[in-house]
Amino acid sequence: MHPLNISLWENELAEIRSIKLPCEIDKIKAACALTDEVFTEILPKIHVGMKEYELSALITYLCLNKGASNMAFDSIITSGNRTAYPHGRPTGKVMQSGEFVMIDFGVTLDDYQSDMTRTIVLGSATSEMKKIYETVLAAQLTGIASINIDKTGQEVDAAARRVIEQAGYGEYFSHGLGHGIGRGGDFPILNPRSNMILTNNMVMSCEPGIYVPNLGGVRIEDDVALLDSVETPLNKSTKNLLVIEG
Ligand SMILES: [Mn+2]
Repeated sequence: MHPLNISLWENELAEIRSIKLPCEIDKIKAACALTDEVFTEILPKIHVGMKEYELSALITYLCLNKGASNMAFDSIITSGNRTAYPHGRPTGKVMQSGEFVMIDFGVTLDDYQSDMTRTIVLGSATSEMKKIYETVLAAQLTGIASINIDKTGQEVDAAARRVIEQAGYGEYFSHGLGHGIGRGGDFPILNPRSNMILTNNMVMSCEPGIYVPNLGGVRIEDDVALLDSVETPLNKSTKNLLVIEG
């Protein structure tokens, strides 16, 4: 045997960390509540002519001003065709009437994170935009309902993915359904390859999306805690399609 035999226990530690203590779940709930509060405050400020950068800066300002120590990750703020990029960063693009606006952000509060996505419409939505939105919402609700003890990550992913496939948009859901929520890089992973088994006191995102090139994309994301065998969304922001005038 080699004299220096080092084994890395990263995965073992991540598995242990995926089961949260009640005090950790309380901190994630507080981070989610702050996220909801900021989302409520930005809604009336979004308008045609606003730059993606401007909305991103406003979100960051409000989060830090309300006590977050940092953003949990670089906010994803996109509009129009750019919403077809699942993880697009904000740019100087100006928001226009008839466009989707994708808003994906989270905070770090007391060392614990939140991660929420809502997609809204400026002006008015076409029937295809509405169909895409309703499909993602149905997939998201199905995914949440599938989160339960003894389910695997791939089973939950498959339940949500099936809804999108049946609506004819399967090829446009190009990422996994979700990931653990906690201090960053958490388990469990929900995707087509994940054999991780869900158990009580895990917290994970449920974030299906449809991204159609040259049209746009929709993602809806909540953080969901599995508590006493009940899937419990921690975000309260509405998931009804929000159409913001001018
Ligand atoms: Mn996420």
